[in-house]
Amino acid sequence: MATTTAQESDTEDPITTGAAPTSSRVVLEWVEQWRNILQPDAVHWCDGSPQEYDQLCNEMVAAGTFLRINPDNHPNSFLALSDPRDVARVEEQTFIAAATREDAGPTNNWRDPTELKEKLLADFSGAMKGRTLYVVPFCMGPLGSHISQYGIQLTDSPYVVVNMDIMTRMGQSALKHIEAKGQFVRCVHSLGYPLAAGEADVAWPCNPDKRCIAHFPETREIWSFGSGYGGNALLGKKCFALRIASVMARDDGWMAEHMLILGVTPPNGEKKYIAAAFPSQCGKTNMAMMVPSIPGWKVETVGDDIAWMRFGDDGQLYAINPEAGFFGVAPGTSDKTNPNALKALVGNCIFTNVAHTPPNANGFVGADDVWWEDLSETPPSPLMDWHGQNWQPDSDRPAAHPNARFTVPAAQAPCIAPEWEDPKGVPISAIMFGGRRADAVPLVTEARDWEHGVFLGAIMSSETTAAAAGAVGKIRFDPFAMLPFMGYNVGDYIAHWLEIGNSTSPEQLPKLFWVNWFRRDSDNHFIWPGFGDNARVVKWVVERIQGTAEAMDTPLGLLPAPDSLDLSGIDAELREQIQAELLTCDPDSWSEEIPRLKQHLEQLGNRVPRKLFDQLDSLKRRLETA
Ligand code: GTP
Ligand code: SPV
Ligand code: MN
Repeated sequence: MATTTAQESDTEDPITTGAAPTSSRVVLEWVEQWRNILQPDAVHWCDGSPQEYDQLCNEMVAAGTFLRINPDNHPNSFLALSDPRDVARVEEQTFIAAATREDAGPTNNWRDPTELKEKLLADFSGAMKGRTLYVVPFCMGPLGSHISQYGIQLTDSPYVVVNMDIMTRMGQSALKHIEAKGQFVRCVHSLGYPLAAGEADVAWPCNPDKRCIAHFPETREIWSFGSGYGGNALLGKKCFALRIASVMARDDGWMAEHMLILGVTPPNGEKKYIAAAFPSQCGKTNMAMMVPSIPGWKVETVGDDIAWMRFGDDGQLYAINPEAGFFGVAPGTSDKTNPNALKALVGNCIFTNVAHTPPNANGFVGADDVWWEDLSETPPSPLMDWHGQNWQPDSDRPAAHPNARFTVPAAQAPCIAPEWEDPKGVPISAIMFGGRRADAVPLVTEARDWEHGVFLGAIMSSETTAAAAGAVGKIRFDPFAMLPFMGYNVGDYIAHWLEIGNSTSPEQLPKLFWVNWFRRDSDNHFIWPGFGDNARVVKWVVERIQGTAEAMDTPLGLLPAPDSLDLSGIDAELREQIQAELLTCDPDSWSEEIPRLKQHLEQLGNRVPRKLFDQLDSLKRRLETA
């Protein structure tokens, strides 16, 4: 990763066809095959050097894709404003092209792989005319870790290259590992916006009408067309590290999950590691970086989005973060909510679709600084919104897009755990499942055992967010926070979770918990203070692992016994409300939920293990006798 501040200069050579830095026949033949299809003007093999990063950024500044941010505030940092039609993941245009529809399952968009490839090959044909084809070798996970996996992404987007540089271990060292293994996930990406001779480019090329994010799980391939944004285009992330990796994990006895990983050190010094699965924009980055509100407790970040977990020889489940950077939601990030994220943004950042203050009077060219909702109470003035248009506080639209993001190297976060790149991973003691639910779901519930926890993960639901195109605030079932990210049949996925539970002794399995930070009162305000106060829940979880906190049995599971959740320092009235509303199970309203839960499990198809229906029956019985 580049850490230097390069100044714009036109004396550097433009990047053109570099000689291939590999003698690996499989790699060379694959790249050559695609070069013939894509027909780029040039091929550039990415080495991952700081010089390469700086040069690409400078070229994007010259092309108008990037604006350099005031280096006094954010050295070596840039702002990109996307095409307004290309702002988030597109679940409707995301496909799992497994051999059969049944293998993809009822929650995925399925296409016949042969037909989809045929259609996409037509789209890819000549798609890079007038552009450079970048060959991006990358590693997901610490280089050389037995849990890590390798890929090569072909792309015509320099924006994607520099983001992949931050988000993965990218370049020559990854290529060396790929050569040694002879194996890699093949990722092909094009913006779908070829340039005719002499045609001027646009700042954010894309092809929204032909967008298609295709996964071929059997052959471990990803073909992505038409989008340059986030999970649609940074193929190491959701496409590889979740959809393809979940299939690899099923086949090979491990887990690829949509989870943060944090390390927590209690006052007694016995560090534990917790993973937590929350859907997109439901608090993973914030939780991973939290500053505990309770004295004596320390939280450190191992990962903020994805966890790969494998059993060690000792029978414990170990997790790595396959990523090397954070692609975090900007709006809402503030000194109050997530000071560690702001500190991580010292420099070397890419900001996408945030607002910016226009050039200042003393001649600095480019945007001076970035802004998003809640960064400060009063927005700076004047301010340009994410469309690049003048914005006023009384405007009827947000200044930053709700899915505006920062990309930043993980190592820059002051809260990063020293062991975050340990190739053997960190041992996981607890896993949380959580969604955005305004009602019903308590603040924290401990599962009775693994099977019950798998049931709770399977019946999770959450309000939709701006991370994906479509309606926001609509409740949907989102099993394990993986609804848009499972690379195979959801029934088989749940069966895999049950199998994991049989792979070691019960005492060595992580304890499973269900959490919800998002309950609202009758005025629609969040009841639970959240953020650093979520450490109170972490404390209870750690004390449950250590066997020192009391729980009370309810039909839903084990809730904190009165006074066992540390609410010290919270004012008395709120404490009472928390105790009465967030730490109780209402059997009547949950009994009403049972038919919906049953219908949900049925809709997941006939591969859902019977045990899940048994769990539902047990819940029903417990509710009836409560
Ligand atoms: P992705 O990167 O899309 O996967 O999202 P994420 O799960 O990392 O969510 P993130 O931490 O970025 O939070 C998303 C939004 O939820 C932000 O606007 C946060 O401010 C808000 N949020 C996070 N944690 C809490 C919390 O504990 N309480 C409340 N009320 N809001 C929260
Ligand atoms: C998410 O949507 O869960 C994200 C953003 O983390 S993206 O990388 O676009 O998938
Ligand atoms: Mn996040």
